Amino acid sequence: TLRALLFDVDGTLAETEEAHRQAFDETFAAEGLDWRWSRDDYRRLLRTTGGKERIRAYLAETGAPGDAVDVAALHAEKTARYVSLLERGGLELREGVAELMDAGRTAGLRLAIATTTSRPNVEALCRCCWGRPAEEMFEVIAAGDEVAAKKPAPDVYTLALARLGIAAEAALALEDSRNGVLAARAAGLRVIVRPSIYTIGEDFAGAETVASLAPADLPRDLHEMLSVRT
Ligand code: XBP
Ligand code: MG
Repeated sequence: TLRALLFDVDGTLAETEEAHRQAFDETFAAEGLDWRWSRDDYRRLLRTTGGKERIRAYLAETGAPGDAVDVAALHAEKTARYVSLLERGGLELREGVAELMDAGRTAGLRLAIATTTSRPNVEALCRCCWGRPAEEMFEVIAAGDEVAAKKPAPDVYTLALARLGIAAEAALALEDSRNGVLAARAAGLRVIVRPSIYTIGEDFAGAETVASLAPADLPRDLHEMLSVRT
């Protein structure tokens, strides 16, 4: 039986990637780097999950040596800028997310996060979208800065399951990207995908459904659980 819903953050809870892109660009400008990431650049660069990893991938593209910049310092500044962008508001939950979480809670499902993004970004998103700390919204949070390998590796899902103390069969992942589907599947989870602005058109092979979060689009067992109990 299903016991938990595991949510990805970026692209799934909210369309966060334009705020990430802006935080990267503000950081590069403030540090005197003439790097600017267009939407097309960012779509390509997003295939590398994780901000530090993405900066390194970009360095490799430009042919600059890997130690041309202090990646950790740049990324720390990017995180601070992202958090402050969200503090100024303007980011909303994607349609259906709040309803699914409410219905899941009512049906007795446990809610957790399995994300590549850094923990401070999860906190900032919860404060921006709910005005509440993250631990009030999600029982368990597993973030990218806590694991050795980011998505598409299974680590962050495996960590979330371990913290919940449940087996993969008892959980369902909600994702927006191919990397997310691969991570969840590698950890043994079923996955529902709702594509986001940057992931539309990706190959979601392995996902159980590719749809909205509308009740009729949910897998039958989840739909039944939610409609019986609510
Ligand atoms: C999202 C990401 C993240 C964010 C930035 O992937 O790849 O890197 O863009 O986060 P997913 P950090 O939604 O599949 O988890 O800069 O904190 O790494
Ligand atoms: Mg995502």
